Amino acid sequence: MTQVTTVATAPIAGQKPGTSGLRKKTAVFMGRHYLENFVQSIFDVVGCRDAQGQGKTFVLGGDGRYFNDRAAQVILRMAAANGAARVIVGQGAILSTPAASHLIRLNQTDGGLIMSASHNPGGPNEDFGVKFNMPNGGPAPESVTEAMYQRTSTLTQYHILEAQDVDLAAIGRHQLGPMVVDVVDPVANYADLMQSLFDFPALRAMFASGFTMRMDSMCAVTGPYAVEILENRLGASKGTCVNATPLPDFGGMHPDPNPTWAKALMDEMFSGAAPDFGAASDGDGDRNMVVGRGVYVSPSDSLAVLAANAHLAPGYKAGLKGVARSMPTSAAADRVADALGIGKYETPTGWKFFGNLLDAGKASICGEESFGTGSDHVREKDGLWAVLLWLNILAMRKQSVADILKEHWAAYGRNYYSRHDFEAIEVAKADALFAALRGSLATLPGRQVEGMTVSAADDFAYTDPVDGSVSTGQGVRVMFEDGSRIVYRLSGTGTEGATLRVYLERYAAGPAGLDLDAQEALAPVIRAAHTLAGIADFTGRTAPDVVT
Ligand code: VG1
Ligand code: CO
Repeated sequence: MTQVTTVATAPIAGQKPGTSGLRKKTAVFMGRHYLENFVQSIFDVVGCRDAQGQGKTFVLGGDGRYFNDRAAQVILRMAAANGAARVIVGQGAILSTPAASHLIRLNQTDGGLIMSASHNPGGPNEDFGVKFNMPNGGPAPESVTEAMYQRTSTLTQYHILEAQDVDLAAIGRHQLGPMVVDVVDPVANYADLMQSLFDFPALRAMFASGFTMRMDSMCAVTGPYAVEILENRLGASKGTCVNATPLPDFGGMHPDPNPTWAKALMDEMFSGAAPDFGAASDGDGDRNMVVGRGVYVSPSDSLAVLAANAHLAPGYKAGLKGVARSMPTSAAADRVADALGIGKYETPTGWKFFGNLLDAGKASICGEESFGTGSDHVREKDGLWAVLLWLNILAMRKQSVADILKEHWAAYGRNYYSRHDFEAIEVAKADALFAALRGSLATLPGRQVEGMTVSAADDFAYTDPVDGSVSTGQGVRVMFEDGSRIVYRLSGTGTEGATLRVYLERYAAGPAGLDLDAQEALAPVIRAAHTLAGIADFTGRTAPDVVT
């Protein structure tokens, strides 16, 4: 017997979704009514029935972190109680974020729920998260997440079905009260999509001829996807994929693919035994880091190289419609867009801002400095997609990653780039720093610092070119006459204190000065960033915790 129960609940404060969904400590999500309140708020805003009263269809999956399996059962019972007709779930409640986006689109569903805190560590003492994606497969826009947030503060009840767990290990159709639950292979459709975009025969031939690679899934969700695509379909040797079993605590790893957290991969790629190509991906599979033998590819450069060479892959042979990047991402991609004569767009941080551009056919490839790149094949950033596009480019150009980068910089000049993160700062101190910085904006133009002159300074605001919606307060930008730039932002994905992100950029037109160490090349910009914001004075910090 199944029966809908309506549970009285009190509004829970502080459920404001950030850059990408709602993230909290796992214990908070597991607290009384917390997950339920947020899920009910999602369903109240998007509705589980359409205007004709027909039940809607959603996709559900997550990155496999601790509480993923329990949360999935709660969400299913709540979807059933709220009138949804069908939920498509990845086997074991597993779906990478890009695979979820693809399933939403492939099945023309009414959206989906993704259980993930992305690159944040997982486990009982770490983080959990829930995000809602729209029928186009992309993250809910600010208007929708704001409505969900408002709803959490007025909610007085939620609906849940009293029922046994659905066997999510068993692929096939299950019944949950009046609702159908279709458990699907989380990998197959996604792998097929990749096969439709990239030249798999050429990639198979490249691996067969001895090309070597290391794919580090950091014990997070991309493991099964990487094994199926790289080892099974493309014939990469067994063991190419490491840390390929998703674990509830990610094996204690911090699944953020950057040189700090993917250190084992970096060490291998800079060792004498380095394979030809290395890559890592994050908790939910939407981010990527690519590394060549002895050479690190900064995400901003990766976006630019992918944009410049995408036409070498079958899925993009007709060329790109435009390139979009988040504001803090370097302008390297803009130079490619200019050379190709296609549109270029600069959006606030967060993938949700790319959705309209992709839907409207204004941009084909998008990227963020935070190791996220993707295209119009889904509406999320996509880690394995970026890895496969790189592989496709390597297969066609038959050059090393290092040579491709060198040629790219020689052609376009080089945007030296780095991000410095100052983590777990007291919120009040971070707020004071920003208040002072914002207060000083008008006085900055003309100011000399480190031998550079400030040309302009503002707080980035964005008007969506498709729907006209305006997003303000998206980060402080300081531009210099020599083309250098500093951006300051507070993270919207952390769960402890505040994280100050400082983004640093300097352009070298070449041919001289193209092969400096990035931190060296940026040294004056870094010093200027400390001076202008008084980082040490406000926070007591003199050096960043993470440098990418
Ligand atoms: C970070 C990144 C941002 C990215 C977001 C979600 O946000 O900077 O570029 O879109 O994470 O990515 P923030 O607000 O902490 O800077 V993911 O892989 O966590 O979905
Ligand atoms: Co992610």
